Amino acid sequence: MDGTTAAPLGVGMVGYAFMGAAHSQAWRTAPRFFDLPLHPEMRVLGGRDAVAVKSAADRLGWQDTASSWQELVARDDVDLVDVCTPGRTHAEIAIAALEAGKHVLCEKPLANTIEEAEAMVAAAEAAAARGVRSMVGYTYRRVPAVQLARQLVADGRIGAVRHVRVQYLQDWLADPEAPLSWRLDKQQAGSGALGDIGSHAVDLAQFITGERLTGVSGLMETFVHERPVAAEFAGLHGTGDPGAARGPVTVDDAAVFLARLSGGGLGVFEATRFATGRKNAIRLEVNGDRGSLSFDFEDMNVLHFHDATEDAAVAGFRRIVVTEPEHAYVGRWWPAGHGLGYEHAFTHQVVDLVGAIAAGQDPTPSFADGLAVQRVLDAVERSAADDSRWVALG
Ligand code: SOE
Repeated sequence: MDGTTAAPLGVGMVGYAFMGAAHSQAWRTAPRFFDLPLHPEMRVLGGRDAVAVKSAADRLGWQDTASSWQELVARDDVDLVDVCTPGRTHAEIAIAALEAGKHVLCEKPLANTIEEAEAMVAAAEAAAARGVRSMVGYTYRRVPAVQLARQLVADGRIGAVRHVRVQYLQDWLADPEAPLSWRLDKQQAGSGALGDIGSHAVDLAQFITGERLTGVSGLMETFVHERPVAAEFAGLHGTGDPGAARGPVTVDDAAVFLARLSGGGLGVFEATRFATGRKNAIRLEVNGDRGSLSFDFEDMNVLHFHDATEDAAVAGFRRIVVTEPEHAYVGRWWPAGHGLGYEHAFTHQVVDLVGAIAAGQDPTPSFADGLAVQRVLDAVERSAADDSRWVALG
């Protein structure tokens, strides 16, 4: 069925900053490149500042606006609520939407605390029994090279996993004058680099290996304790007077941790927004007893694969350009070799979510997967607060 004849799926989105723009692009683009079984209609964008919401709705392609998430959730023409707000509000919006019978896509990390995440999982499970679906936005799972990495592990091509190394490196906070945003406020964001980008690292490690982290030992640090309060934000950056008032940073700037994996392997993780020169480097390497995989999001169309069973004289890392129609999602886009970018994974997320809703299946990553990541983040925080004590995960 093509996008024009499929039954409509009314979408409402709360939040319209960086993630809201990325999700809007995905809702707009998905039916144009993929044959979706339901046709997403971008019905309503919600937010408290009426003027700003209207302007964002016009820019991002939403038909209407709502001045609160409660108003949005209550609308009969909204079948799915997309939550793109700071973590503090995820639980209340997602739970209310699920209880109102709306499918939910919620940005990561799932929540700010384990308690909130548990309540969200309970609401998601109760809703699933009524055919209402939920998904958490660990978007990088939908990068074709990441899909291929998971497939190679599942097919046994690297054998038993011995090491997982994941670094998520950015540098947008390295400048001590970079302004305060909600991402630096514990009340709003739950944690800093750990939750914002370390959560992706944990989810990717678990997704690619198919294993769980069973215990961690961590260190966290805040390098810059006060920053200027910004007047306005665009993307991750703010603008304001050089002489603006300063406010406290209440989250970590960097987090590192060691982990054990359920299959017996060891993990090393690093999340920082102070890695000067690294912009959005998700560097991942998995070593198994039959081979290895290596990926860097800054070269996101490439996966390196070493087959250790090959003749040692010619074995070595092979550079696979993941842009063939045989690769996940790729055939719907450009001719072989033309490559995809950051935004495509958001489109794939929407494609998979809509497909699952139409098929009456629970999409992944589920809220339960989001809770599993949350438990790791919480364990790292507890460990770091207690001299890197080992914290086992149940
Ligand atoms: C900021 O560090 C951020 O926007 C994250 O919040 C996103 O999840 C990631 O995709 C890019 O970086």
